[in-house]
Amino acid sequence: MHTETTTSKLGVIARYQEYLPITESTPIVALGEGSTPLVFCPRLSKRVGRAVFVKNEGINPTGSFKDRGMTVAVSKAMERNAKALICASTGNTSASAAAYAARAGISCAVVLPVGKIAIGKLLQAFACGAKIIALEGNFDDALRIVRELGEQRDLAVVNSINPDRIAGQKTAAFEIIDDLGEAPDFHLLPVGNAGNITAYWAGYREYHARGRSTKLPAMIGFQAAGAAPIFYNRIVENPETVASAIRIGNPASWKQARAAITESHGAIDVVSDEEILAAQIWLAQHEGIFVEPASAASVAGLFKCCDSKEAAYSFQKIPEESQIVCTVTGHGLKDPDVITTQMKELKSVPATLRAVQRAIEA
Ligand code: AN7
Repeated sequence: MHTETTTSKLGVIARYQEYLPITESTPIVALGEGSTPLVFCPRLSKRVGRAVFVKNEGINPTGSFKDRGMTVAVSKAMERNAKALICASTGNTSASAAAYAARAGISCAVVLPVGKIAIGKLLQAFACGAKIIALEGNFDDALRIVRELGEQRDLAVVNSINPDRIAGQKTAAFEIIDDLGEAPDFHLLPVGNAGNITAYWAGYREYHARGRSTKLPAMIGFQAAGAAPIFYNRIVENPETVASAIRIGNPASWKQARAAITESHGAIDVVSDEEILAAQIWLAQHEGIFVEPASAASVAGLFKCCDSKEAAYSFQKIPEESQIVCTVTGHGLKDPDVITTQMKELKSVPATLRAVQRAIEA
């Protein structure tokens, strides 16, 4: 029996087992997640005058960073003999939970705000056989109900309130240090439920404590302006943003995110929907990295830090030799709606050399 998922690439449990809550008796449920590209971005670096790397988490089995935590959470749920998985989600957690549940051979229910899930993510959950519950409410309502259901025996909640999720997700920070040979000076990422910023900070601290890096990055999180409870320091009752993945008004890891920002001497800031969509297109057209809108919040935030004196963390006072890592959290194909509306209607051309040539030159 093979214990690893693929013969060519280790998943995060196989790669970082000593740092994870995995024992001899944990049945490992994995799909070859992690080991995602840390891409040096020359045009992005030129635009901001600092070396910028993009950690492309869209290159995970279900196309988002959630898989790192899900492999650990589902493996531990199987060890505890859970009979079913459940999660609330803005989309990516449900896509990931559905896939790992299928892999484990266990049932999975996903509670989703109706009409607010990007089509690609919904399709992923459906294709993998999850029970989809379309909730007449937002993500915060969904998580409240799932928390209550989680009190029932045999039902494993695989949201990031489950510490196994955070443990798995911290491996992204390990990979960055393994690739760079050192921690970066700044780490920028989108913030929704705030599990990921919590996980990265835990990972950076853990590697630092083990002597794998000599410094710690400043953690800089970005929320969408219409869904920015941490930035405004109050619950947002009706969060709104085009970046549906981070349409969250009452983040579960609010306190931990605050601690990460304070301890790392980082910051939390907001980016507008316009800035998010502009950054999404810019990154695709200048670096060939196509991410979903929520993921582009980190790049939109980078531009804000470099271009605006009003930014919570203005890079204008930051040394030019600084290294910056931006995490992009999910693949662009998951959420095609906005991009589709930007595409002009395609006009067909006759199947002749001349017609095609003329169309290319037009
Ligand atoms: C692409 O799937 O909350 O701050 O239910 O899908 O750790 O919540 C997704 C969040 C960023 C925010 N980027 O991360 C869910 C969910 C993408 C995301 C976030 C999410 P957290």
